[in-house]
Amino acid sequence: MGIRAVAFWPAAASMLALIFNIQNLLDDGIIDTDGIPMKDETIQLSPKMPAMRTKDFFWTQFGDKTTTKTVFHHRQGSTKSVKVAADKIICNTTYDHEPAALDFVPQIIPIGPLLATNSIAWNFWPEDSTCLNWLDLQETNSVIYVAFGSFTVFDHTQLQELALGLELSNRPFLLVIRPDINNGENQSFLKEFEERVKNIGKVVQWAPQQRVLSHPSIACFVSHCGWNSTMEGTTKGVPFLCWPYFADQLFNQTLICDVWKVGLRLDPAGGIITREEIMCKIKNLLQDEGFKVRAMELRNLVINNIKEGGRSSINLNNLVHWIKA
Ligand SMILES: *C1O[C@H](CO)[C@@H](O)[C@H](O)[C@H]1NC(C)=O
Ligand SMILES: *[C@@H]1O[C@H](CO)[C@@H](O)[C@H](O)[C@H]1NC(C)=O
Ligand SMILES: *[C@@H]1O[C@H](CO)[C@@H](O)[C@H](O)[C@H]1NC(C)=O
Ligand SMILES: *[C@@H]1O[C@H](CO)[C@@H](O)[C@H](O)[C@H]1NC(C)=O
Repeated sequence: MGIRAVAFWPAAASMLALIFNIQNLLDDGIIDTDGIPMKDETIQLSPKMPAMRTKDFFWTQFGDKTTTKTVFHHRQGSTKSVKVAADKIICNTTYDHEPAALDFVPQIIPIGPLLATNSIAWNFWPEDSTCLNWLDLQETNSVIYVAFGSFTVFDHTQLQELALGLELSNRPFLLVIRPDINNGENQSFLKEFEERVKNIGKVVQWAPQQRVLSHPSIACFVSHCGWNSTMEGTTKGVPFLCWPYFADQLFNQTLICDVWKVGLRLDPAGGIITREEIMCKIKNLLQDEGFKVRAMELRNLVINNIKEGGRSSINLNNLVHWIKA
């Protein structure tokens, strides 16, 4: 009926660039027809884009081979539909976040960051805004904010190491623990922990993340590096400690740590991120002022994109004109 269609990509443009290049990956023998990497190697989609490890391709991150196959074929199919049906593709990113990917796949139009300015924005859990009052009482640039998004699940040992690592760090922290983060296992541990750390730490089930990240007391963000969180943290100029869990988060970590250099990785030892690792990386991150300086530089670039005359702003206006034409 001549209705125009625009597709919205809510993750990193780099991930869409990867998906759009599946045929090349197949032709070059990097993956088989089910998306399984032929070997563990690193590749670059274009000379300027960060290297990607084949075993981290996001479709391999959801479980066993059958799941990989399913996710891969689903992606392949939906990409075909998008290519056929969508007149334009817009993405919640900025040119400054991913210049190489956006130069490489110029049909992806960056219009981000799309920041929700009201609390009607949809949420997985009811927010606990008491944490904002608590943040008001903390010193500037002192609080470690820890949140893992909407899906991450931890086993009890990992949750325990996280809690004890924060306790060892002996700095104020705000920890978001969804009621289902470890399938409700061992609530008694969390209760005891909360009681023990109540002078330096606050534990909530779901926080108003953008308002938390905007708060001057926040020093760093321990994050699973989902794209929403990645964009929110970089838009507020907050340094990251990266704890990717699955999907494209492994790649987001590369952008954060190696490309923008606004964060450090938490490295697992024997499959677990230990309390000592957590304490040590928090210390390293906060001691090196370069992280905050670079985070603020990136923030300024990002914010300029949505100011009048900024790149995302122009792209959005052009899109509106095109829709109206
Ligand atoms: C980061 O991880 C999220 C998954 O939560 C994904 O949607 C996003 O595309 C990833 N970003 C990058 C740059 O890969
Ligand atoms: C649950 O937490 C308590 C308190 O830390 C601990 O003693 C106990 O071993 C934990 N139970 C399980 C099943 O991990
Ligand atoms: C990212 O934010 C959008 C808009 O608020 C939301 O619809 C989406 O579910 C979020 N993504 C994740 C993975 O939480
Ligand atoms: C877009 O990214 C912002 C962070 O910059 C996030 O808060 C928002 O939820 C995202 N919106 C959608 C619709 O994905």
